[in-house]
Amino acid sequence: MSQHVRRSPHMNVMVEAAEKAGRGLLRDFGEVENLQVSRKGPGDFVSNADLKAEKTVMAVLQKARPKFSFLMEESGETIGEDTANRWIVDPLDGTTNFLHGIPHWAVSIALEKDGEIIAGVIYDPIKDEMFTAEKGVGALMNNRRLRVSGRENLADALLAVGSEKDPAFAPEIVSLQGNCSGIRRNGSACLDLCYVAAGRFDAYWERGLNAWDVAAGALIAKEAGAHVSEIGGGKSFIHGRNSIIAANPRIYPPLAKHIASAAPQKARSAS
Ligand code: 2AM
Ligand code: CA
Repeated sequence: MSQHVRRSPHMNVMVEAAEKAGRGLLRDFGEVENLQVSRKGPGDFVSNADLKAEKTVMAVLQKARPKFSFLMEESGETIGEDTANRWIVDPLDGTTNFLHGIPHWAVSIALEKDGEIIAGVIYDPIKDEMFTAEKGVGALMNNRRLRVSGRENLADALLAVGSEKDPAFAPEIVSLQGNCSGIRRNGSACLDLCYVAAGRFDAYWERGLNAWDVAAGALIAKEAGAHVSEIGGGKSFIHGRNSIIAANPRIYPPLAKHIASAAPQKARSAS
């Protein structure tokens, strides 16, 4: 079901930047496979691809909105004349996948206005899936409206989890074993959030991420009807390396209970 939804001028600029950077990354991704066999591996090549993508995004956004500020994964903060409007950019989310030739990574761009995320774009060039959302207007994938899943029971839910390096990871997995339909670890936080928005995953959670990992995805998930919060319910899930949980509203309560009871005390206070 394709629907005509009017995009704001900001959104057009964000989509253009994500597409242009995505096309460059796609070309570079083709080279990564060849580099796997070299002793040094594709590490430096991928770092360079990441930097190039960030420059591409910045150039497109800056040309269209010369005064806006930036917060970007590679180059950090750039204070513009306009400090109320800020682009939050992850040029390549899922870097480890990219490095290993796994086709699951994306470009993520959010627009923050007066401290609030008002628009988000996430582009997966491999699958040609463009996820977008504007605050209060809803979320789309390639112009199709997105809606979270309607699953009601945790037992039927497909869950996406974050880093296995987190001390809470193992106890949470153990607690959920046999109590859900399956658990995935796909390696791109922004796409995990988009997949919750699209009803592919019923829930996702992770700790210790940065604003550029989640800013666009959290809005896309929210606008598709997901309940999004910090683990424990707080609202500060964008800035300050906090935790994030996004779930369909029916799966959120039983999942939050599992996570709270599974996390060891130390891991909970450290998160
Ligand atoms: P990245 O690919 O841009 O680094 C994987 O669990 C997710 O966590 C990815 O979205 C990844 O983003 C993010 N992440 C943030 N910090 C990370 C780190 N130090 N190591 C690996 N992944 C990290
Ligand atoms: Ca990232």
